[in-house]
Order: sequence, then structure tokens, then C-alpha cells
Amino acid sequence: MLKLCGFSASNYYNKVKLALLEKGLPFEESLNWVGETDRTCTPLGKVPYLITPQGALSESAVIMDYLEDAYPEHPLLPADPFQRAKVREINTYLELHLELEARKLYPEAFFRSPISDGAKQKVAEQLEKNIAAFKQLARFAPFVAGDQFTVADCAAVVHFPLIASATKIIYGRDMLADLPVADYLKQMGERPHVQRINADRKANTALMMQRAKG
Ligand SMILES: N[C@@H](CCC(=O)N[C@@H](CS)C(=O)NCC(=O)O)C(=O)O
Repeated sequence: MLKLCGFSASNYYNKVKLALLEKGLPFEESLNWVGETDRTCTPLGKVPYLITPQGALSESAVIMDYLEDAYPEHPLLPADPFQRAKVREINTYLELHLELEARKLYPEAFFRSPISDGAKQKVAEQLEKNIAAFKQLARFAPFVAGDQFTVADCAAVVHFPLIASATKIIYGRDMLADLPVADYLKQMGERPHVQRINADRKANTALMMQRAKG
């Protein structure tokens, strides 16, 4: 049995959990907060990590590739190599150029840990550029990379809300507002597995806040 380790408030954990649910794979969850991870499985201590019958894997992109390779039924990528690459391209722009940049805002936006005005300015400039580039690639037709639910949707469903709310909190405007993100998230929210992810995320976020208060 596959074991997904991490916690449900984490967007990267939820990306993998959504893929497991959408692929219909049986798995168990192990609650491992940051600081309570097994470093032999995840050398940098990041979540998620996945324990497979053959051993552990860290880094969510690697885990997503493994799931597609090991369990090709209920695919989350198109069959055609070029189309598969296009999905991965959108996914990479979303994670590397949008989420990872917006992540620099999370300490102040979500954890009351101030960041400098200079850092905010730099992130705003970078996000402006990167979101315009992402807009050029993203399809929303109706899924983020075209007419099929893919790994890019597993990422978009969990990253968009964080990017939107972090930019709204820090800059007073949702920097994703020019994209049809609200309609997309509403549509994705009708999927039962997305509803499960969101319910688990809310419950786990409450637990995380309680732990932070001590
Ligand atoms: N590149 C990693 C990012 C995962 C990540 O940043 N996870 C966060 C939680 S959402 C984490 O573990 N942070 C703790 C840390 O970086 O030490 C992946 O795709 O798995």
C-alpha cells in the first residue's frame, strides 16, 4: 500500500493526494508536520514524501511522474508525447514561476512574519512578468491545460487559491484576477475529490493554527 506522508494544509501534499484520489489508487496517509519528517525519506525535510513498496520518494513532481509511470490506468497526462510535454510546461510555469515566487510572501501573508518592502517590490515585479507568461500558456478549456483533467489541474487547484490570497493580502489586489481562476476553481470545486481535499485542508489548517498557539 502506498503511504503519503505530510499534512493536509500543505499545497504540495494536496497536489499528490488529489492525483492519488483521481487515479483511484488505494493509499494511507501519515501525518508528518514540518520538523517531524523522516530524513531518510525526505533529505530536506520537505513534505510530501511517498512510501512505496520499493522505498521512499520525495519531491512532488517526481512523485507525480512515478504515479503516472507505475499506475498508467486513469492517466493524468495525455498519451501524445508533445501534448504530455505541454501539460508539464504549464505545470512548471505554475510551480516554478508563480507558486515559488508567491511563496516568498507567505511568511507575512499567512504566518505574521514580516518581509521587507524591497522583497515585496521584487516579488511583485517578478510575478507581474511570470503571470503574463503563464497566461499565454494556460488554456482553461475547461481544464487548465486543455480538455482533459491532468496533473496540471492537481497543481492549479491547490496553488491558485494561495497565490491569489497571498497577493491580495500583501498588495491589496489579487494578481491572478486577469485569469479566469475564480470560474475555474468553482468548476473544479464540483469534483468530489477536490471537495475532500478542501475539507481535509480546512480541518488540518485549524489543527496547525492550534499547534502554533501552543
Ligand atoms: N519542491 C517541493 C516543495 C515542497 C514544499 O515546499 N513543502 C513545504 C510544505 S507546503 C515544506 O515542506 N516546507 C518545509 C521546508 O521547506 O522546510 C515539492 O514539490 O515537493
